[in-house]
Order: sequence, then C-alpha cells, then structure tokens
Amino acid sequence: MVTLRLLLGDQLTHTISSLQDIDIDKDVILMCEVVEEASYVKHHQKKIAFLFSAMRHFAQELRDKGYNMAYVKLDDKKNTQSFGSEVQRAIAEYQATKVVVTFPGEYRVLQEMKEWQKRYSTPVEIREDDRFLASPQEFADWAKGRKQLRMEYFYREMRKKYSILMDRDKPLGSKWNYDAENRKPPKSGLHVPQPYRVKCDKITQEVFKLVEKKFSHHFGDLKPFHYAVTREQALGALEHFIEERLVLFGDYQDAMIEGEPWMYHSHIGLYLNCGLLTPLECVKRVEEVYHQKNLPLNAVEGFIRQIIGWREYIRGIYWLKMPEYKQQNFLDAQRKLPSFFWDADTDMNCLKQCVSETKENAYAHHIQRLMVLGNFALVAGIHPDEVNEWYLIVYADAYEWVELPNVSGMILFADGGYLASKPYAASGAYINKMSNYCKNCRFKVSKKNGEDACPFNYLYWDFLMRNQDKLQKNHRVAVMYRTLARMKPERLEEITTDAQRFLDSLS
Ligand code: FAD
Ligand code: DLZ
Ligand code: SF4
Repeated sequence: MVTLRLLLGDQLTHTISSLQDIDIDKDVILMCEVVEEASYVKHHQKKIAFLFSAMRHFAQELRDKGYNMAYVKLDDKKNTQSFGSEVQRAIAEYQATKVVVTFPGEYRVLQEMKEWQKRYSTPVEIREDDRFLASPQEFADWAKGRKQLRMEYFYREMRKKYSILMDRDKPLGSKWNYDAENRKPPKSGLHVPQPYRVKCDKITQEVFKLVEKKFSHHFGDLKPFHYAVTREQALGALEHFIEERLVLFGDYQDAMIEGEPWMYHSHIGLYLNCGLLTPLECVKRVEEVYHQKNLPLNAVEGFIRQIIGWREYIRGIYWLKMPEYKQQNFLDAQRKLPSFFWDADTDMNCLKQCVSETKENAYAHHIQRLMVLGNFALVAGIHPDEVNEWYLIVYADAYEWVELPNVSGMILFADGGYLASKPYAASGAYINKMSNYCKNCRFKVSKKNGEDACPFNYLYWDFLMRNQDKLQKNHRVAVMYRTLARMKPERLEEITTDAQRFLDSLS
C-alpha cells in the first residue's frame, strides 16, 4: 500500500505535516514543477527561479535521507503541467491507495484538492499546516463576535500563547508594542550593510536555463541572483540579519534611501513563505540573541510583531474571509494599472525607484510596498484586481494568502476597514520625511498644485473628496475632512483639476 505524499513549492519543510508519519520504504513523495502554477499569473522570473531551485535542492535533501522521490521537472516529457493531473498520473504510476497533502496556501488550490478524492477515486487527506502559530479555526474563534479586528490584540494572544518576550503574564519591558520608537527618518551618512549573498550552484544554473527558455517574457530580472535556495543557506540569511541589521531594524523600519533597497530589513519573507524557515524558529532565535546580547527591545519586539502578529493575522483574515474577500471593492476603484508599474518609466522618483528595485530584486521592503506603491494605487483609484495581480507577480515572497489581505485590506481599503482601521493615504510630505527620493524628483514636494507640484499632494485630497461619502464617518480620517471643509472653493477646484489632468495622463 503506497501513500502518495504531495509537497507543493511552498511546503519545503522537513517537519511538514504531510511527511510526519511517512513510511520511508513504501511511500512516494511527489513534487512537480508545473506550467499552471508558474503562469496562472506571470510570476517574476527571479521568483520562479528561486522557487524551482529551492524545490530541486529540497528534493535532493529528501533523496539523500532515503525517501522515494518522484520529482517532475517542468520540461519532463511526461509532465501534464498541473497539480491535479500530476497527482492522477502518480497515483496510476505508483499504484497509490491514498494521497496525503498539507493544507495549501491558496484558496484556489484548496478548492482543487477537495475535488481530487472523487475525481481520482482515491482518498485524499488534507492536513493542517502546523508551521503557522494559529490555525484558521483558532483565528476564527478569536475573531468571532468582534465587529472590527485589530492586529494588536491578536498579537498579544500569540505572545502569551507561545510565551514570547514575556515576564510571566506581563510583556517584557512593560509595554506590548514599541512602534512609536520605530519611525525614524533616515539620517544622512547611515551605513547600510550589504545583503546576504549566496553563490549559485549547478542546480540553480540549470534552473536559469529553464527560466530563460520558458519564462523570459515574464516581468523582472533573472540575474544577478543571490538568494538562498536551501534551508542551511536560509538559516545563514537569518543569522546575517541578526548579526548585521537587527539592531537598527526598529529605528529605520519605515525609512527609505535611494539606492538602498535592503535597508535594515531581514529579507527572510521568501524563505518563511516557502518553508525553508519556520516562523517560530526565527522568533525564538531572535529572542535568544536579544537576551544574550542585550539588543534594543524596540528592534526585537518590532521584528517579532511582524512575524507572530502581522503575518499570522493576515493569514487568519485570508482564510476567514475567502472567497468573498477577493471580490471586494469598497471604494469602487476602477482605474487600470499604469504601465510604469512594469517599466518604471515615470517622473515620480519615489515610484521609479521602488518599481526599478522590484524589477531587479523581486523585493521591496514594507514601507515601499505600503506608502509609495500602495499609496499611489490607493489615491489613484486603481482596481483591486489589477493591483492584486501586480503584487502577486512581482515579489518573491508573494502567495495569495499573504498578498491579498495586504493589498485589498491594508493598502486599498477594499474591505471597507475590516483589516485596517483607516486607509493608508498620504501626501508627498510623508515620503519626503521618510526618504530622500524627493531630492532627485522633477516634481516639487513642497508645491501643492500646478504642473510641477508633487502629484501625491493633490491626489491625496482628491482621493478624500472622491470617497467622502464612504470615508467621512471613519473617526481616524475625520480630522482630514475637517481640514478639507475649511479649504476655499478655488483650492478645491485646483485640486480636482490637477488630479484630473494627472489621472488622464496615466491612460
Ligand atoms: P521584514 O520587514 O524584515 O519583516 C519580517 C517578516 O515579518 C517578513 O519576512 C514577513 O514574514 C513578516 N511580515 C511583515 N509585515 C508583514 C505583513 N504586513 N504581512 C505578512 N507578513 C509580514 N509579505 C509577504 O510575505 N508576501 C506578500 O506577498 C506581501 N505582499 C505585501 C503587499 C503589500 C501591499 C504590503 C503593504 C505588504 C506586503 N507584504 C507581503 C508584507 C511585507 O511587506 C513583507 O513581508 C516584507 O516586506 C518582506 O520583507 P522582509 O522579509 O525583509 O520583511
Ligand atoms: C509559485 C509557484 C510556482 C511559480 N510554481 C510552482 C510549481 O511549479 N510547483 C509547485 O508545487 N508550486 C509552485 N508554486 C507555488 C504554488 O503556487 C503554491 O504552492 C500554491 O499556490 C499553494 O500555496
Ligand atoms: Fe514622490 Fe512627490 Fe517626492 Fe517626487 S516629490 S519623489 S513624486 S513624493
């Protein structure tokens, strides 16, 4: 009796639930590179290369451990190019009597999996993904009866549950959250360490050839490529972050500097999301070093909050609210995505920098995604489908469970405020305070209106005007509406005219 153990590309974890009771002599582990996954959206070339290389390395590790591996490469002649049809083929080939798989990261894939038992007349067991700190059920229980969800309260539950940064039942340092200390603008002369870089081996080189052959029409630069592709290397990336960047992670979490895409962030999101690292091990390691080296609490707490707070909260909302979540468009945004999101051909320097870095690295840090690219998508009124597709394509750490709530909930307010308490709209002043982008921009951040005024300055007010009926009741935005109410009619007209001219120029 053979059990087929299916491992998806984002399940590269040796302790994953689908392998927990494996019979090493009989069972077969199936991994497959399939066109359906690589092109249902046209993922960034670097993202595909990263994942395929990581999958191939992981399969090799399992082979070395003595497991029976069925690894289907993208260009294998018999590859039928979808998860379902590959499972069907493997059932027949290995005469499998059961399929075991861990809960996937996307609703679309889960719906597929639920069909397999009937379609292939073989029992299919879908096991919980216990790499996360909270199960979808646990999150649903926490959310039940709450009108509005707030990450902060969920985060505190996780801190208590896993006893992280706790002093018995109290938070270490007496405060739960040190975010107020984590908004420093970038100082001039700040030294930003080089990112962790891994040399490509033969497996990765082979994947490059495949990506060049099959996906060269996709967005993004394939090379240079420095990402980790094994667990050992990913652990190296974590240690490198702890050693070199963690100490200033908190202080400069929101800061942006032209030509410095990596800042003091960890760059481990892609490893966490494909399973090379697990969230709890990262958090425990950081907590351990905090005690050993007496690191600043604002840095350590800030980092831990991202992982056990935001990451888990985002996933909870995804599984609680799908599939409806994907259809939401509370602000009725209808605009198409401007072409500069693909070619960086824009005079707005902040956007140019963030798109260029995204194209080169399949990475942008949180505040670039939120307050530059996201802020623009929000104030320009771009349709959530267009924005979601872009974010899912361009980042190496993007899977729908984490991308969708960040985009529809956090940046676009498309869920009407279920995830975030207010829209993250901002004028150029915010970007000017937190970055040096404005210095090299053809627009003037200090100018409010006119051809050479920073477009964020009038788009921000135009956004508030366009959405007044939907937003003015939100008490966190009310103060801005009071300012708007005091503006002279001529100023309001200028805002509308400038915004209209600018938005028309996008299409
Ligand atoms: P760090 O800044 O070092 O943070 C550490 C870790 O915390 C991250 O690796 C990540 O696992 C977690 N984290 C931090 N913020 C979030 C968050 N808001 N949601 C979930 N996890 C978080 N993250 C993804 O993993 N995949 C996505 O597709 C994704 N899309 C995003 C889209 C938008 C519009 C925004 C605003 C944020 C998005 N994020 C996404 C969250 C965040 O920007 C990335 O996790 C982070 O930039 C990854 O880089 P890092 O590893 O250097 O993170
Ligand atoms: C993102 C991705 C890509 C590009 N290709 C594959 C693939 O060929 N095979 C695979 O198993 N997984 C791939 N993935 C990751 C899947 O899209 C991901 O596992 C599902 O969306 C479920 O989260
Ligand atoms: Fe961006 Fe405006 Fe600054 Fe130019 S002036 S970089 S558009 S915020």
